[in-house]
Amino acid sequence: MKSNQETKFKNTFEEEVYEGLTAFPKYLSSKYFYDKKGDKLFQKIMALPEYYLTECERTIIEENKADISNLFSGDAGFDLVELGAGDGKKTKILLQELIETKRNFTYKPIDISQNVLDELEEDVLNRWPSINIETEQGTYFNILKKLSEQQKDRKMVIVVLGSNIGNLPHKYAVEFLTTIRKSMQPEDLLFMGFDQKKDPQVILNAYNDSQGVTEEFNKNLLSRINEEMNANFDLQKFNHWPVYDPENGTTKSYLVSTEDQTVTLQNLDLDIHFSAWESIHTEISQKYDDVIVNWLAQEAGLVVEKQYSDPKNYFTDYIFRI
Ligand code: AVI
Repeated sequence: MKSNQETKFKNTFEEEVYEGLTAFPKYLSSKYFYDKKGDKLFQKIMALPEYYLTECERTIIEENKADISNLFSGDAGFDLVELGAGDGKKTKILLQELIETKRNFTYKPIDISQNVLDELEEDVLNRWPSINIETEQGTYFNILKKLSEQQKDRKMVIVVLGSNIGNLPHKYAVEFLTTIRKSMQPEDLLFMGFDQKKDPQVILNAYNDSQGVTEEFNKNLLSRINEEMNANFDLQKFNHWPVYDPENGTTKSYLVSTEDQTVTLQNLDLDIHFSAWESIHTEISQKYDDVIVNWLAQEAGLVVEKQYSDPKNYFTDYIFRI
């Protein structure tokens, strides 16, 4: 392996790839799954029968939309701030209910991708031309910081769907919840989805689908490195390998080198050697139960006010207060 102390990184992606691939054991961050192709693959994953999370949360929202809308609504109206809105599929069930019951609210979807926000805004305005919608592009952290600095004159409800928190180890999940808590006032609410511990086989199937979409999603990290760093990863020479530990509820996804090989990342002036069966850890997808969620909430200064689960208890949406 070439050592390259002098490398000047073009961006944090390059820097983190350098750090992760020169570490032992090797790792890469799952946040880099999501380029244009990764966004599309994730949409495909959400529609897979094995990826039960989406359908479970849709059922929860559908079955409890009246109750949830009542809890969300405030005397002077409210702002519905959605972090990581994506295509807003599940949120639209709630929007429909809020509009039908004539609630006074502004929908504020936030996403890292302006593209995603433009499409969402167009669709929402087509469906409900009189809705108040204010999109905002940015990272969770920046937006939450901004929210905590703003003078707020009415109730705010923050929504984070899809168990996105599960991609953070507990330490960072507490940090994330703490940042959210700092932006909240006493009447504000946080509505957040947490995928639950369940039959390990059901979980493994969700991360190892029969059509190979999750494999392509995982390997998209290597494709991105090939394209953006002029590298020569041979995707055929890596196996997609998710594992689930029922003791701590952590799903970990790996890419495993099927042979002894060396990969060159030209833009980083870097050769990386892989022994046969050496791994790159690429993602965690944490699974929870009430004890863990209450512990995370307590660490972050939040309290669980209410919770909703699907009939199989695969997924739970919790409502938190400060
Ligand atoms: C976005 N996140 C909650 C998904 C998950 O379940 O961890 C990402 C994903 N990774 C593989 N399949 C889906």
